[in-house]
Amino acid sequence: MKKRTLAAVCIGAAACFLTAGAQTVHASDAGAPNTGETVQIAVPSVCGALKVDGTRLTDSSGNGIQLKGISTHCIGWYPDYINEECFRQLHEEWNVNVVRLAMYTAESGGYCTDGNQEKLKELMKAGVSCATENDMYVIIDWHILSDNDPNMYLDEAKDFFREMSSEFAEYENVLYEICNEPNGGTTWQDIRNYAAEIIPIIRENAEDAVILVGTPNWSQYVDQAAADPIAGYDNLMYVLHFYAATHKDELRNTMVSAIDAGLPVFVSEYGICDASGNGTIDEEQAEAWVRLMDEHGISYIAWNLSNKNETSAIISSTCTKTSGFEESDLSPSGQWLYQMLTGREISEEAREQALEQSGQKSFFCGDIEVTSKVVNSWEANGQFFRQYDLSLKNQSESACNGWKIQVSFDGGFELSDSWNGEYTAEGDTLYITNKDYNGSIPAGESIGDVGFIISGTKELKIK
Ligand code: IDC
Repeated sequence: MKKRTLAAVCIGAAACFLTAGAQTVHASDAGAPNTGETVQIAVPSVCGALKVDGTRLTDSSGNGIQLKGISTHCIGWYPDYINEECFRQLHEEWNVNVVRLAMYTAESGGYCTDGNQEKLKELMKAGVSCATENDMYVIIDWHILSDNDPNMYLDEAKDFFREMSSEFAEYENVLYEICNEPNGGTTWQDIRNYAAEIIPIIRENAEDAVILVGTPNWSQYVDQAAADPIAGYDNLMYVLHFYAATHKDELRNTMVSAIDAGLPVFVSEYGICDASGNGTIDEEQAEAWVRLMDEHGISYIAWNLSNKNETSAIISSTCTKTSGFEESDLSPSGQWLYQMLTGREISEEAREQALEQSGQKSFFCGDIEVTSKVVNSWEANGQFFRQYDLSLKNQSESACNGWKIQVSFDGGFELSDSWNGEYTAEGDTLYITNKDYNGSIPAGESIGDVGFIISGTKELKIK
């Protein structure tokens, strides 16, 4: 890739915890994978308005660039992270060059249900302003989810995008994501019909802004978009989302085939845990995704900027700060993201602390490495209930055909529910063996979604 003169160099002077001396270089030729200590990031003040050229996102002069950043959670639920200092830290210390602002449409508090539309729009505008002030790109995300089909709230979507694109018509750093994740029975044709209504409205104001179009099946079927892309408009990209502990080779192959077929793909949301946004982390799969996306110059945005008690949240659930984060304030997902974006290491101590706080634990049963996580806990009739999620990784050199693990607790318990295994409780220990459909694990691979609920007279911990 052609090297250009670097227009701006910034060394994170106000770093809170990032003292490793790595350099952030703001460059307009920043599509290459990060190597070593110098991290190139593409910023609006240098790269200007984005364009789409073939399958690539480019700067205003046509150099391939990558956006890497973070998505908010539902802005109505976690509004406090939309603040100048938080965004500044993400940019200066984490090398984030894009923030995605998620406007939930149908969930409780959503824009099209019982949310306060004026307040939500103000939050969206505040988010754009914080990103702009900090020289970042920003995505206005119409976050459909339980509404399945974006046509469900078509009128609201039209008004929303008319207002947003008019407000930000002159902004070179604003991108529009018109439907987060169509799902249920929504077809690519339904999405095309919706896009045919929304794109012209945005184009009336923002003639060239990049528009991201979601794809069927929670933005996974990019192959369907590749077979029949939307014609007649420049600067469109098609959205793929993945959650690394759920989506592996198969979805990666779908992505590569779509790119090979000429489709410009944008990963506007991903998690390194499972598709529920919770459960255990699969770093190996996450790294395979990152390598592939870097290889193809694809942009990617992590879910989510919040301290919700779920694996995908990047802030630890015990941390109530909304800016000035230190490494011990991050969840395991947050620490992974920080390391991936900056190439700097998190201390072992902070890492252990984050695991402990997130209710995660890893241990071995023979060659099987078990990672457990408490995904839910509650109290009823004087009993403490805990729901555990397990993933099992075969760390041996050969495939295993049938597994048996044991989990010991710090007290007696009752097993109240369980799935994807055969369970026997004896004293303080739970013995679990495979079902016929999940017994074989190839060498080095994992299976997930083994889980159970136990109750006892205290909050039981794995010993
Ligand atoms: C999840 C949130 C969770 C929330 C749920 C429903 O992490 O706290 O309760 O939405 O509103 C997506 C969606 C994204 C999901 C995420 C994890 O785009 O909204 O967030 N996910 O389930 N697609 C695949 C996974």
